[in-house]
Amino acid sequence: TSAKPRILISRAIFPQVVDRLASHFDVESNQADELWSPQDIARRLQGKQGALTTGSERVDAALLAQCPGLKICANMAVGYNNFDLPAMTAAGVLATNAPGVLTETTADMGFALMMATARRITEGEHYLRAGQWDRWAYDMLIGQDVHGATLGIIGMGRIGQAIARRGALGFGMKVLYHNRSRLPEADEAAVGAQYVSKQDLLRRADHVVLVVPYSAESHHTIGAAELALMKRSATLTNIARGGIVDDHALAHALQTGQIAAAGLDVFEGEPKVIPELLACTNVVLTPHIASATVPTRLAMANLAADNLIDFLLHGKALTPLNPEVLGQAG
Ligand code: 8YV
Repeated sequence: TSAKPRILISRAIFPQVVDRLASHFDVESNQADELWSPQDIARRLQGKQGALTTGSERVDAALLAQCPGLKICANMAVGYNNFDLPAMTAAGVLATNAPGVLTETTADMGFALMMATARRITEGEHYLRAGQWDRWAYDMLIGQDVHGATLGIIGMGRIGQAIARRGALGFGMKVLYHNRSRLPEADEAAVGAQYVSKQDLLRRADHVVLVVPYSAESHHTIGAAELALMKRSATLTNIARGGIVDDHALAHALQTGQIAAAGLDVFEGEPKVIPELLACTNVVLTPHIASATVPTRLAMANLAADNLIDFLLHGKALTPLNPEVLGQAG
């Protein structure tokens, strides 16, 4: 009996955002956070015009063919490698992501992982908890400096630039970066970063941080050949996506001392992590939580909700990924 557009929320999210959406839409939500298969999602999308997705739901031609009424998928994530954008555009389905609102929070986590890795913080905690700390030693849990070191950032988008600012302004680091395209000189100067080739960056950096979006092109940006270029004292931090790093090659480099240590928030095939990485002591592992603070996750959910409201009720969108679809709307 309702004339409201119908939407699906595929995972549990903040109840207040579900309530907000429910004031505009006829909502089916997964607040029990059940494990829905792609088939479950396709079935539940029948008769829905919109979906709020969280970044791991694959939206491709096969799914879209089953959901002819679908008009928008709003990702509660800045990354959107779960979307097949050309297929969505061909089907006339708008895709939106959640950029901007998680930039500083994610950059904080990049720095936290880099520092925990360089200063062996989790190793130290395990050592202490295991009762192994009996006395001082000059080389006990000895690590690498962050301040004044050379930081190498691969991927110089919003988050990469926020990490560069922290490094240059807060820690007196020399900042090198590599990116598909070079930043305008004024932007390089604003974040205190110098553009170099990927090889140059890997050879010179003391701490390498990865912040590139995942695509076929960025798959295994860091593999055995790249790890071989790095200093033996260097650290590697990945807060981007699993698949940017070849995890098997990384585990090998960590085991053989080819690099000193790694900080990883994302993994190939997560939530599974390969045993070779779990067996390494010189790695700090976190379960894809770089955006996980209360204000940021709330802002991400609200931005996804705003995109659904803007598009389904007003035919526009805040952060469209395939804006060409907007012209076709209505
Ligand atoms: C999300 C992320 O939490 O925004 C992204 O791209 O990786 C994280 O902020 C993740 O996608 C799960 O939703």
